[in-house]
Amino acid sequence: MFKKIAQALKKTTEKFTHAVGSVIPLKKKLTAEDIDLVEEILISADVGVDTTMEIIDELTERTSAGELSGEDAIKILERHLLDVLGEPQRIVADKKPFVIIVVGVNGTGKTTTIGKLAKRFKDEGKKVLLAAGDTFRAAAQEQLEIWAERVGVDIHKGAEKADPASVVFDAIEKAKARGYDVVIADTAGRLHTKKNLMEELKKIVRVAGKALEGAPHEVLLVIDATTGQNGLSQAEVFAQSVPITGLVLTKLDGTARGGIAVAIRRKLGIPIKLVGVGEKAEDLLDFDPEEYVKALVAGGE
Ligand SMILES: Nc1nc2c(ncn2[C@@H]2O[C@H](COP(=O)(O)OP(=O)(O)O)[C@@H](O)[C@H]2O)c(=O)[nH]1
Ligand SMILES: [Mg+2]
Repeated sequence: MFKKIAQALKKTTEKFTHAVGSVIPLKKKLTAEDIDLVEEILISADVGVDTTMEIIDELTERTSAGELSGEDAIKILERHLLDVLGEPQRIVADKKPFVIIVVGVNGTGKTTTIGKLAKRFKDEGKKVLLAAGDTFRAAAQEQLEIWAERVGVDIHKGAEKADPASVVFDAIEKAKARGYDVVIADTAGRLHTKKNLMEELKKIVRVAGKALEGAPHEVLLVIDATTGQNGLSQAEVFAQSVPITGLVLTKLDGTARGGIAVAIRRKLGIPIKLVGVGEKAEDLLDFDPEEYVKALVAGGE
């Protein structure tokens, strides 16, 4: 995984390491200019102002107290980022059926992530049912259908323009009756109708709990890493309405701004559970804070 995430984070790494690893002197004492550089890099990688300032304060304090080499600074950076990110949290489908609802703004990668997740569970030998809860556009259902075919899992669809909550309810009922292990529900993400969307999502979550006590077991919020700080505002909006249990950070293969994971975890306490590193079914990784930070700060070979 380290290799893959390091590759995916290449751009981030280039910016980060390039700057942190090769711009500051690793063996010599840091200067005020070096610390300014570190600050710039952290901010431009979307790590967030709070975390950046804490790190910079510590670096400044330590340099004025005595020797602090670039290597020491990198250790401090890694420790700080790890403190914020916390322990790794894997998704374990330990209920039957295990119900996952996937939410997020249009285009962030919800449907793609569902396809990838379905493949993962299928490969584990689990029986998977997708629920086409984005009933707003016919194309959205078709896209989910294509993924279901591609990875070889079943899909439950409602009538066109059906109530998304009823589609999810029926999917869970079907899963109970037919012995499915996992239900993964897609949802719409039209943010221009924010209020309606949030009401709709609340209803889906509520209704899932009626179909099966304890459901949903996961509500995953998908955030596109390339949107930078905007991802944080999206996370705030969704977290106000539904009980988000984890974050999926997508498109990490196309950005120099992977630090938004740190900002969201810090501000909202939502753990990052998965990362998307491409458009293919296998391009989904469990989030490992240690490897992520290593790739982000020190770079990977
Ligand atoms: N490069 C890259 N593209 C992704 C990733 N995840 C999703 N995409 C692409 O982002 C676009 C929108 O994804 P989609 O799943 O339709 O988003 P949705 O509107 O949230 O359902 C599609 O072209 C996907 O192929 C990722 O991790 N990396
Ligand atoms: Mg979609």
